[in-house]
Amino acid sequence: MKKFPDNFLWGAATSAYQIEGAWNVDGRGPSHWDTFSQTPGNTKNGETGNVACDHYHRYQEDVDIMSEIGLKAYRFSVSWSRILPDGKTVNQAGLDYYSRLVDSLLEKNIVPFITLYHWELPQTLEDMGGWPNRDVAKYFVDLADVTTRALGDKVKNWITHNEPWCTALLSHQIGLHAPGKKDWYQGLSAAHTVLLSHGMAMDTLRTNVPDGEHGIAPNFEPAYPLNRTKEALDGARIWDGYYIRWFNDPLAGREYPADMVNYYTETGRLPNGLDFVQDGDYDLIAAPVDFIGINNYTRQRMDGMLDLDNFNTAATPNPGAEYTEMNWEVYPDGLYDLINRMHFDYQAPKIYITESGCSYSDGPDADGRVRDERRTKYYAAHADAVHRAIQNGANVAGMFMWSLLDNFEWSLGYSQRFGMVYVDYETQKRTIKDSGYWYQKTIAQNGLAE
Ligand code: GCO
Repeated sequence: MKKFPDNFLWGAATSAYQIEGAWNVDGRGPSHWDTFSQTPGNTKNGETGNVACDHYHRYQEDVDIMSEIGLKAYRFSVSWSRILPDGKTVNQAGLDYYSRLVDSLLEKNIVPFITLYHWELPQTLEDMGGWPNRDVAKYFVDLADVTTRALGDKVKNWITHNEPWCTALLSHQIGLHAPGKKDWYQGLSAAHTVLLSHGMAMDTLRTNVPDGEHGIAPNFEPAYPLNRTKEALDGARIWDGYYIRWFNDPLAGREYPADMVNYYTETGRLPNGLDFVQDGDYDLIAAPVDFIGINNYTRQRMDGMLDLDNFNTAATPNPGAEYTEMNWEVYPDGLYDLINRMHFDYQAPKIYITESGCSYSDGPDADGRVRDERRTKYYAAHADAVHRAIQNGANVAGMFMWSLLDNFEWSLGYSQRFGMVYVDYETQKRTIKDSGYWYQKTIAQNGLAE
């Protein structure tokens, strides 16, 4: 048996827009994801999060399921426009909802981790220009302040942002997520406001929850060169700069990576260089964190220079490897390498795996059981990577599988199922999958069967 450290937090993660539904209930205002998903052509089959898993109304049942699985921790996000419908005015009903959810979790001894921003901006703030407008950082601090004042006595673990790369570049440069813009300058300006807002909010979190632990959850997709040509090495380096270093370097006090600043400037992506950086910004961004969250699903393989404007074609396929239904290569050593990197190179004081998981559409057989063997294998291999990294000395304190429930996968609608619990969207019936039962056993023995 491969044992994990005592008190290792085995968890699962979700986000508000992907599960809550109740998009216009009890005073919630519209977010830019409501606008985006309700605009034809942006999501698969025009699907929206209007109902999703109806978790807003069924949270008690879902907490009971978490308890049955034995989760030690649950990571969820708040919907900004439920708490501050127009970005400015507090909606007490929204805060009350999260307070009830937190109480249910604590009753079952499940440690809550709250993510403040998992991609839903109040539409009023989007109308001001959204994340590319640095004023949005101040509104984000308000969200952090209001939410921690209401819940900080009960919730001690706070995450400012989920996956800044997605908020910034996937949403403003690639245009696949709300608000669907395709502009490098907007994307990199958005990245800057997000990082700034993180640093500013860290101060608020420390003041309002001084006995808590606070961090951020960037997304990580490591790139591996497949040969020693200049093109492949550059391809992997540029990918790494675009996706990992652009965010983690300033967070670690290293400012934006010089090779990438040059690359963006020379290629016209930042025609005036870093004109959005003001005096003092880097110090704010590098506010010390208590932990770094790693969100990781797959890796990139580079056999030549990549085209960042068409990055979907960048990765070289790996024939013979296992792929999930997102067409993501299963590569547990990628997670192992990332943990080592965050531990040894970036000196992360503490690490949580804030997301790891896979999409497979396995549903109930005739007997009602969901035999999702491939997900169990994925979980086991990735938990094993975490175990190996812990043996190297990395302080990994917990792991959150993405996701508790099948849910709304953003522009892909309901076509991808990431849950350890199956959701029948017609009836809202939940069924714990075989992977969920594997997880139950793993948690109970705090270890992996050899
Ligand atoms: C993420 C996302 C999730 C996605 C998951 C699968 O943080 O990337 O938090 O919202 O559903 O990653 O794509």
